[in-house]
Amino acid sequence: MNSSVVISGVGLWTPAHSISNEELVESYNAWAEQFNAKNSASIEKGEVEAKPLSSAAFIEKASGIKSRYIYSKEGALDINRMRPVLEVRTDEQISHQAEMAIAAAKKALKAANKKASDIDMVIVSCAYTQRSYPAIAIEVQGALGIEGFGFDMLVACSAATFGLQRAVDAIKAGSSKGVLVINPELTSPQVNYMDRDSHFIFGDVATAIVVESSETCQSAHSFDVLSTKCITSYSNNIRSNFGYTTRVTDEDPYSADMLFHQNGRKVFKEVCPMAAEHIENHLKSQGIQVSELKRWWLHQANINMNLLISKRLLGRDATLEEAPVVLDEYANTASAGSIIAFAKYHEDLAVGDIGVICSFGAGYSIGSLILRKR
Ligand code: CO8
Repeated sequence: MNSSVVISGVGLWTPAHSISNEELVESYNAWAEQFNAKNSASIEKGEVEAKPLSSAAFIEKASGIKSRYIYSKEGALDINRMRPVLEVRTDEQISHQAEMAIAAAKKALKAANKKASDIDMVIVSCAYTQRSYPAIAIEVQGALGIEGFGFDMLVACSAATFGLQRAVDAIKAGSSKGVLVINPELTSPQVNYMDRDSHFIFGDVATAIVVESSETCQSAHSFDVLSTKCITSYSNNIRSNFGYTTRVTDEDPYSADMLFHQNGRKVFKEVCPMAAEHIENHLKSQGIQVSELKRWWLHQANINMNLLISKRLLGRDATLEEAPVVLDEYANTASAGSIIAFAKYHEDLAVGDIGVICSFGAGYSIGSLILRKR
């Protein structure tokens, strides 16, 4: 029998703290009113723009987001701070991001019925890493007692799917026997909680997936990876400019330009057709009809984006069973969104059912995997 590459386990770690739209808006509005009062003279002269107020109803209607999880809630809603507080850890302590990654990885290993000795490659793939080196992946590898190697990769919202493609190719090539792809999405340090247009978008979470050969798979719920496809196309519409050169360019590390910012309207308009075409072409290349898809584990940025993409391909709205939504509870968790959807909604599928994981976001970057339940 020919072997295949399989996803044999998925893990989801959710932070203990969450922030509702109402809490977030109350804090932002209090900060905006304080700013406007402090700057009333300059605002009147037209030298400074008044900060507009935010609205929980707008957020839910425009995005589908009702709340988001946050790794550290302390400070995030304090109008004299407007960013979370993370305790400083020494070099001897586990880093924040590795801690999140390890929690998700342990769950994925358990679901796949695997031990550390079954894994020989660790990819930490996400939108940001908290330092350049040593790689978070190597810290995780060491903490879990995995022999082999690990590395970090950054592909914004498509980090998980791009990392999974690396893993699938490594198993196919025979260069690895088992790969952990982990997405510790600690987005909150780069969210601009003083920007009405984006303060509501992101949440923190960690996901992990085990990829291995069908020959070694011992999992109750596993999926053949039928195909993977990744594309990128350069765009300035989503940017985060903070980087290691900020120190020497003497720019303000707290300025809005350093943090996440986007032209959300343009992103919506440009990325939806790209993602729909990407999924259509990917399925076509494998001789699979859109109507054959039992599940769409889509990137979770905006409910209206997902409805548009699935409607374009299906000719009708996808049901919640077909395209599950997690962003109401988790918000946009960068690359982890489609993997959270997969983690929560895969056990009910029947043998032979086909589904697609698809991510889309900054870069632009789009990645997809076509899966078949075993
Ligand atoms: N409350 C009240 N009103 C608001 C608010 C608010 N919070 N925000 C905006 N408005 C106002 C606007 O000012 C505007 O007013 P006017 O009409 O007077 O100009 C009106 O509401 C409509 O605003 P928009 O046109 O901006 O609203 P949209 O309907 O387009 O919705 C969205 C905004 C939700 C942002 C939408 O455009 C969207 O979801 N776009 C796609 C976004 C997306 O997918 N981005 C991907 C980002 S993720 C990624 O790839 C990066 C990974 C890194 C992650 C880590 C981050 C820290």
